Amino acid sequence: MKDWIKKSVVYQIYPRSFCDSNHDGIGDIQGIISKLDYLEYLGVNVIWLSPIYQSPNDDNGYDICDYLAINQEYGTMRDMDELIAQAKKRGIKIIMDLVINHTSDEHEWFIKSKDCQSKYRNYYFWRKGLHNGKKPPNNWTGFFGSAAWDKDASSGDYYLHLFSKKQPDLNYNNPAVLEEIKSIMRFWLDKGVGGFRCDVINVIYKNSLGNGKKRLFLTGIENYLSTDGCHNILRQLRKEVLSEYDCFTVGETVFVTTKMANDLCDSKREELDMVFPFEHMETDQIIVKWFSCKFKAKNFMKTITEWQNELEWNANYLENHDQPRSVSRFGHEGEFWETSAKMLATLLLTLKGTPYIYQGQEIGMTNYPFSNIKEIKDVESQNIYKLAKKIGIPKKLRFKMIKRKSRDHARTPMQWDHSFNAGFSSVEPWIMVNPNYHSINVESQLQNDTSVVNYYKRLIAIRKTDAPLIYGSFKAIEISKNLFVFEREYEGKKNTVILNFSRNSIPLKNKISGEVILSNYGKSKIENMLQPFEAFIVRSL
Ligand code: TEU
Ligand code: CA
Repeated sequence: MKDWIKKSVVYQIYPRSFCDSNHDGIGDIQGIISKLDYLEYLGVNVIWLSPIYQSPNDDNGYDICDYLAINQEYGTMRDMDELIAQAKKRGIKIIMDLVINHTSDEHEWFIKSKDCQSKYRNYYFWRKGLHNGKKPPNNWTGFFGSAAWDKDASSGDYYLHLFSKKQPDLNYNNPAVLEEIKSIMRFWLDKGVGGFRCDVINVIYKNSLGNGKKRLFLTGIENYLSTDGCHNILRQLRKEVLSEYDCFTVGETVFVTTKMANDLCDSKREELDMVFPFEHMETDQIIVKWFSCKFKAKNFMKTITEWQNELEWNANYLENHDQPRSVSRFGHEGEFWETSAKMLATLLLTLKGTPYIYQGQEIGMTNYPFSNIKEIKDVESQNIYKLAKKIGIPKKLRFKMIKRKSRDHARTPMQWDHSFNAGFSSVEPWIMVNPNYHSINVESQLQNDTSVVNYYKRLIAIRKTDAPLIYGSFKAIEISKNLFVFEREYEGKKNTVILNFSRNSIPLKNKISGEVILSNYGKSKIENMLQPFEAFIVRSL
């Protein structure tokens, strides 16, 4: 892995909710450009842009109908070129979201594929239904809680879609599909982007369309999860496209184990540079995310430790556009909001691997207080709610399930200041603003040296220059109910990170001494009794 990648700190932007420059209630590219100085101040050097391509927005841009065009709501290709250039001026690279498991059903390829004679027919999975077309071709179920097949009225044939019915899956048995993808990637790399975040990349290749073993969730998954076909595709993309550019890839890899992750990122195999694990984000759930359980910090620490130990390099994150806010989930929304936000920041920026910060995380944004299912826009939440109704889960309970894990918690507008609509837009935004923007916003935090945002700034600066944090090994020293202590060591230099995950004070049993390089309580010396959500980075002398 190239050195600049190891030293990078990534900031994820969800364009729809970041900043609206032209007063239509929707974030856009000029809005992003207007905030580049802020991102430079923060110190991040890579931006991952969630999709900005042309899309009917069934899944907010993860349903693409033209990979080479910009969604008009976000601006034009000229705006995009300007963003790449303006970011470059500030030493920031842009990585794009590469969504290639599926396209939109409004993509030209799919529209043409409805014609059995078209060369595009085989770009997707078109099959006859069973029982005279009354039943889908197999028993697979999809990620958004419905059957994985839908019927096209004109031909009566079914097409496969692992996600929403407006996201038909591409068929990678057809080599022409991969050729299309290669040229799309080259198009963006030639524009100067720094790489790709590869959406659900470990499910793109289907081994067979046979019936799957019946499961509560995702019947059929054994037919497509981390297949050899997927590895072949990734090797080809690396060899023929990516290796010709100075760039990196991070895979979004659902249900990935450490073994699968190693197979995808092994430096000898030349596939992906790193992958996002999911297991640590599943420590507050039972079987599927909709069945939430109480957050147990110890399970969380253990899972993180396992990934740190098993992988050479991780893509570390606590939030993204699919997850509730970390401070609400793993920290504390009340009295310890600020200290817990800083404690979680300390964890994220000191682990081995590349840190990914999600917009708003750096100011400690919290979950939205949804009170009604009608307030929720996300297609996944809405579909799961319908499914829960169908299987007889009572109204109160099914709303509670959605409220705990809805992806919309992450999608409320970025809170820039305490003016109308949090400074995100001068008109009513496409999704509601969290009412707490009066107390949680960028502007007021920038004015305060001890704020969450300035703590992030300090941490990012440390992470980018401190050799043990960049290159060091990882070793867990203590994992108890609420205490996480680990070391990062490189060429005889060692940092110890100490994190209290609870609202209680806890004694520090291990004697740790050295110079405090960061403390979320502003202390210069380590004490034996840790305060609620206290965090330290200590350099051994
Ligand atoms: O996510 C894949 C994915 O599995 C999640 O969306 C899933 O809904 C949940 O987090 C796990 O239960 C990616 C994108 O990040 C997401 O926004 C898209 O909706 C999805 O792929 C389809 O492109
Ligand atoms: Ca706009």
